[in-house]
Amino acid sequence: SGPPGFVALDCDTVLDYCAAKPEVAAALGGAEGRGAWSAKEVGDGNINFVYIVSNGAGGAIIVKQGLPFVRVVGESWPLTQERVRYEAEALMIAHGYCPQHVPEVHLYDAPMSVIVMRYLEPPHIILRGGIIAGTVYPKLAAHVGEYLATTLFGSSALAIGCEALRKARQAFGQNEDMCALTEQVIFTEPYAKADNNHWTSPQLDDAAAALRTDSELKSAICSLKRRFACDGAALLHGDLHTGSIMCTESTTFVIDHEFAFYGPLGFDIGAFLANLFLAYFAQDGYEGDRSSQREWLLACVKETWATFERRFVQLWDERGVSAGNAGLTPAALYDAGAGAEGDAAAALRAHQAAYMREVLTDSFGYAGAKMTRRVVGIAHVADLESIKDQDARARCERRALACGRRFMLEAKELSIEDAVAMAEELRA
Ligand code: ADP
Ligand code: SR1
Ligand code: MG
Ligand code: MG
Ligand code: MG
Repeated sequence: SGPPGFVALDCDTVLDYCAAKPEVAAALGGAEGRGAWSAKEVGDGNINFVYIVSNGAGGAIIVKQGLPFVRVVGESWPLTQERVRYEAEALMIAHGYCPQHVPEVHLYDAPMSVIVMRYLEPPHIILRGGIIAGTVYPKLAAHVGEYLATTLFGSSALAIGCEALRKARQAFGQNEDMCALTEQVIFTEPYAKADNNHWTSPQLDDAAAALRTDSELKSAICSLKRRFACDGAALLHGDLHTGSIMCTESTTFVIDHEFAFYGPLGFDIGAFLANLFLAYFAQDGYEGDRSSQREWLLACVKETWATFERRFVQLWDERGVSAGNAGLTPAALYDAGAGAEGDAAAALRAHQAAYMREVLTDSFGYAGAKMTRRVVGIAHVADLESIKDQDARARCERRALACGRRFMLEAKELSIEDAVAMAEELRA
């Protein structure tokens, strides 16, 4: 099945495919070299198929294809291939805002549900794998903070105004099926009986059951879900976990934008922070002394937020106070030179502080939701799953659940330092 013109590729046919597409063949040095090309399928995500096509002379590209179902589940869970269009568009938009942290797209082929993009060559690896192996990435927080600030600010009404935001949202579309998937597996199933749910059993049976009767938490997750569904403030990545980032010690790239949609800023920030905290709690299940990596993970939480906040406000100061009524912070209110009355600069500072507080609160809420779903929902994380001793794994997971719950319930009161201290206390 699939749309007209769709054929699922394999390691042989992907070579013919690349040779037949001039822009792809060019990226591989020309179709005349086809005899030396080879392909390898490397998809280790939950949803799609990913081929590295090498030209035998040191060059390579990535061919990512979406089939009409969820890879890890199989044909019993159909999934729209429209997701590939959303991914291609979001990748290109994000590359425009932040070229140093998003790979370039060479081709989007709608009938084939294919994206061809830059190959992030070794030593780039998936961040989650690097963290599990014990690597520390000194530039990660600065890079992810920059990615978050530039993509979230750039696509928001602060940068482009309310009219342009409405048009951009309409042009991009809703990514309905992927949002519905998130609404199911993040915001609903972990707090209900669902066949997809699973956890380390019997160790966590009580904790999983407690989620289904926790009325405070149900209220918190439904509020988070409401904002996810109703707040279209900026174009988000939509699935920004540590498996969606490839890095070396000096470079960082964000990939896999297929869940992109216009939503609340904190959803992306929270996803990244959640995965740092999950990695932190997993550390006690590993052998050897991981204390310096634990410290780095928490420092990374703080530095990511600090970088994001500083850069976002800097962009706002440079570009956010705009002429006309469509500006989200119009000059008529915030620019004394344009006629704003009172202390316009102080008024802007106060509004920026309130705005950032709201984003931080959302980030904690979504971080908590994402930590919870990774312990009891359909899709877990290798950080925890790779802990073979079930009792040790359950101890780590129980702490992650406790931390996630407190993030969701106490989000409004927490500073970033409080959140880090909370994680440290729960581990002690
Ligand atoms: P999914 O949507 O199924 O999660 P991903 O986009 O996350 O797929 O890709 C799956 C895997 O393919 C990644 O974990 C990574 O190993 C590899 N991969 C994807 N894109 C690239 C790229 N641009 N360069 C190198 N490897 C990549
Ligand atoms: C079927 S759920 C698959 C999960 O993997 C993706 O990366 C998203 O996180 C999604 O929730
Ligand atoms: Mg992925
Ligand atoms: Mg994906
Ligand atoms: Mg599991």
